[in-house]
Amino acid sequence: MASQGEIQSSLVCGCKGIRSCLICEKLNTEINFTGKETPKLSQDFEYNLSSRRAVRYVDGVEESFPFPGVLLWENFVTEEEENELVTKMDEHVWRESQSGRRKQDFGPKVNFKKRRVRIGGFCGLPSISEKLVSRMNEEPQLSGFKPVEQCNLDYNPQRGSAIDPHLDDSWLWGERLVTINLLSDTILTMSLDEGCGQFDQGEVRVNVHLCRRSLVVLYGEARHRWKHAIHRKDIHSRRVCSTFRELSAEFLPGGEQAEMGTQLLDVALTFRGVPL
Ligand SMILES: O=C(O)CCC(=O)C(=O)O
Repeated sequence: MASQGEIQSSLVCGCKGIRSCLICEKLNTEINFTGKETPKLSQDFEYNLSSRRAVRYVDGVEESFPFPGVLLWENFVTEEEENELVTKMDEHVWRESQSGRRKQDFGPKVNFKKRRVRIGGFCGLPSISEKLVSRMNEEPQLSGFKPVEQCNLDYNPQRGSAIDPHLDDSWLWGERLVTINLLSDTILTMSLDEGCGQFDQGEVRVNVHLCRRSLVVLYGEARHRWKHAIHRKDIHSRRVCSTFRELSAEFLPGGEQAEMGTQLLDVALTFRGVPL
């Protein structure tokens, strides 16, 4: 029998404004989307896991610069766990989102523009995440990591799924963004429009290769200065990811909204959630 996830490969999309996916691009043929995939002139580097540097070769000569703020944990989940995680996700409804993605959100109701947050219908992270969060805490870089939001995203090449370069909010969300990458390998593209250091002639991109079942943490400069994106060209088969976000200092003890922070944590860490 087909799962919810399979049944829902519908012809509707959740795109708004400048966002588009293959579904609305096919329906709105009068709108010219061709500029969308035209690559911008950029200087492209690969992230090297062992040296933690961004590296490229020009005429056989290596050029590189330090690229701090990325932690990769390969095989964070086993094949069995991956299967269990995706099966559980597909038992619930996936909501259409922008740029051909579908999503499931476990988190508070937030208005980022007005800087307002409330519990709303949030009843916790899903139960299956409890063991994952405690595994994350074994890594020194993730010690004390207590997420108050989990967002599952579903990418599919048939929908032209992608996420444009962006920085995550830092009013509500804290220092570490943690993502588990499931079902297929992809590339997380980090970019700086204005370039950096000696590479200051236009955009610089650093490709971080994400293996299936790996976990990636963005922190420091990679979290706050470099934008991140998943480009359409880097989705080759279904990809599902779960991103976990912790609270910023404003919502932690001593912060102006510490009381709200405590309430959010109390709900999140019951691990009794269903998607909103
Ligand atoms: O798909 C990913 O790995 C990135 C997701 C992301 O950037 C976001 O949810 O803000």
